[in-house]
Amino acid sequence: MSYRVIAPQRADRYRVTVDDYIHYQRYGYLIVRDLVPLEEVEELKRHAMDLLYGRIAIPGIDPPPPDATEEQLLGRFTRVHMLHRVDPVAERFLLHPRILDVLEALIGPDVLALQTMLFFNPPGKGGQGWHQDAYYITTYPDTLIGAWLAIDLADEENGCLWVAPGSHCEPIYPDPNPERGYVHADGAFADLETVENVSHLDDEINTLAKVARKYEWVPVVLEPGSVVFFHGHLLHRSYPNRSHDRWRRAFVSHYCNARSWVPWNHGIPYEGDSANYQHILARGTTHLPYAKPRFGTPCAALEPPEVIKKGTPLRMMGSESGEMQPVAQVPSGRPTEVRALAWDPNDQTWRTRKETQSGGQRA
Ligand SMILES: O=C(O)CCC(=O)C(=O)O
Repeated sequence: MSYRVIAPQRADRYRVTVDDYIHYQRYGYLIVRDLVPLEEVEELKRHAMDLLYGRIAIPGIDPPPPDATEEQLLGRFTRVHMLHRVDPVAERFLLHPRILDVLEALIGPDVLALQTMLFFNPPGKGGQGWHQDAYYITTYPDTLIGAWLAIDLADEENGCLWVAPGSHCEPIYPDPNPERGYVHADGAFADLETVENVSHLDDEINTLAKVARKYEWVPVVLEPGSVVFFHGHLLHRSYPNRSHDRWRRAFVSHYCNARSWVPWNHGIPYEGDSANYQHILARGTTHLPYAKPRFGTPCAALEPPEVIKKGTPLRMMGSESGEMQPVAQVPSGRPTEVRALAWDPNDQTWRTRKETQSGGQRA
């Protein structure tokens, strides 16, 4: 049986090029410029500031005191996690169709939306040391990917993301505490060292920095509306915002293939041994449980795509009957001649093509 997911057709659908795909596979990240229209990014920025100033009430976020100063308001939080579970705007950006278009090509066709983080990073704030996201968000098989949407221009001065291209080929370096779990089978590697203080800004304390030093480090400078997609194993980091007056706001979401098993719910308890049922099916289908979006953002969980589960899949070397064709090494004038054999159902034996053509006489 073949499996073909017909993605929803839209006039503004983003199509990934083969070179984009190769870049992602080779270096572990892909920058897609101008992916989200600027007016939508402006709306997200206004919404983020309304949250910070307490102009909108969001379940789980305490309102600011009525007499809070401007400084107190702006310093309320540097980032907010899992906003999409309580806020329709965050859900809309988690399931943004053009972001999903890229994910469908990179890790799909079946995509599960797991997590959101809204970063504010005003001057003097923010920054996260070297880490690999699949150290924190575990999926089996491991198919994690992040999508980092710039709300402001992000550059070296205000604390853009930095990546170590090619480091996504590294395994996930585990924590010394086995209670924290492994991404790979316990004991599968002969020489996989544990790492300490992952995400710490100081490279002398964060021992994953030693692995990062094996690679070149590249700043990911992004204009508002551009998105960098990055592999769950890619070593990456950011520095605090060193500018005097420029914020570095960003909306970051994580996804995996919807057929991965996900024992992760941002530290929030869940029932059973996997939290898949808590995460939203964004594209494609899955045999595993999934959630519907709480605020009705269109996605595969609400509008299942057309899936064709019939047809004749291509065979890799099988004969017409579906059996595998053995090959024979035949002594000849040349050093060794390799010939494909075909099954003769009358004689119940394998013959070379030449024998078949000459009526079954062995060559
Ligand atoms: O944006 C940042 O400062 C850090 C983001 C990051 O490292 C991540 O999303 O994994």
